[in-house]
Amino acid sequence: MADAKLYLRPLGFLYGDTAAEAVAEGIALPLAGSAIAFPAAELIEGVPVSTERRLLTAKDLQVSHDAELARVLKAITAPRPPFAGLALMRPLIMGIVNVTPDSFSDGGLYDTTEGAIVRAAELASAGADIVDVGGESTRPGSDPVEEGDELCRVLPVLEGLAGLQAAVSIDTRKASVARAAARAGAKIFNDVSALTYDPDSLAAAAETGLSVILMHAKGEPKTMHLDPRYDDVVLEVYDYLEGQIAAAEAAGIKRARIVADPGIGFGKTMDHTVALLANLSLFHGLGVPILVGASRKRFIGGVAGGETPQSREPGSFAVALVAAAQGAQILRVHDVAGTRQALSVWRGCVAEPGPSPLAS
Ligand code: 9MG
Repeated sequence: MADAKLYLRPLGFLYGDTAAEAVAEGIALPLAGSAIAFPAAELIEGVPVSTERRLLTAKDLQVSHDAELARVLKAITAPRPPFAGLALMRPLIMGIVNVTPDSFSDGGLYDTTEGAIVRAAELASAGADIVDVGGESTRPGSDPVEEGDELCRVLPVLEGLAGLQAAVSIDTRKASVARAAARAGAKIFNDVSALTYDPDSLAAAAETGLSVILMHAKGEPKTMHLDPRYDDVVLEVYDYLEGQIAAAEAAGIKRARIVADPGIGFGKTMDHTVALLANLSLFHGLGVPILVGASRKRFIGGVAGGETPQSREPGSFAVALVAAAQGAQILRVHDVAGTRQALSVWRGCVAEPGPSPLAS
C-alpha cells in the first residue's frame, strides 16, 4: 500500500509497583519512561482511510525484527527529558489565565492586568506547574485580535509575573507576541496553530529558545466547528503532529523543547474528540510529551449534559483522569485545585496504592 505507515497504541496499563514488577519481568514495557507500563499494544498498519489492526503482547514487540516497529516502540518507551525545566514524572498542571473579554469559559473575568496577575498567583498557589497567559480567544467562532491589542493585554501581565512559583507560558499564534513574552520571562510558546499561523513563528521559537506546544487544529477558530471531517481523526491528527514536530526540528528547535497536543475541540466534533481521548496513548509514538486541554469544553456537555462551561467541571476532572491514566504529561485546566485533588485521589488509589492486601 502506497505511503502505508505503522502506528502502535499501548494498551492495558499497569501502575506503581505492579508496573515496575511487570517491566522487570519483561511482560510489560514502560510508557515514556514513566511509572506506567503496558503489557500489550494495538499494531495499526496502513493509511487513515484503510488500516489493518492486530494485538501484540509486550513480548511480541520485543522480539520483532521490524525496524520501523522498533523505532516507534523506542519513541513510546523512552524517558522524556524535563520540559521547560519541569520533570515529567507525574502529570503537570497548566492553569489558564485568559486576559480576554470573550474566552468561552472565563472571558471578561481576568481581563485587567491586575486581575490576571492575581489569577495567575492564585493558580500557582493552588499547585499549577505552568500558567498559560493568553490575549486572544481561539474559541469556535472567535475573531482574530490585532497584534498591538494582544501585546497590550498580555505584556503587562507577563511583566507582573516575575518570581511566580510556576513556569509561564504564552498562548499566542503570533511570533512578535512570543518574542516579547520571552523577553518578559515566559518559558513556553503555546501555539494552537502549531507554529503555522505566522510565518515567523518557527524562527521566533528557535531564536528565543522558548519551549513549544504544537497543537493540531483543523481550520481557523472562526469556522473550524462547521462540519469538520476526517477519514480517521486519530491517525490524521497523529500524522499532522508528526509533520509539525519534524518542521520544528528542521528549524532548529530541539525535540526536548517540544510538546504535542491533539487539540481537543479545535475542528473536532464530539465523536472526533472521544476517539482522540480513547486512543490518546497512540500519541506517545511521536516521542514527545503529550498535552491535553479539554477543560470545560463543549464535547463534555455533548457526552454528559452541561450547558454552561462552569457546569462541565466534573466532566473535566474525568477527562483529566482519562488522560493521566494513558500517560499524558501535561493537563491544561481552569480549576487547578480540583484537578490536583482528582489526580491525587487517582494516584493514591491506583497509581501508587499502599501495600497489597495479598502481600504477606
Ligand atoms: C489556548 N488553548 C485553548 N485550548 C487549548 C488546548 O486544548 N491546548 C492548547 N495547547 N492550548 C489551548
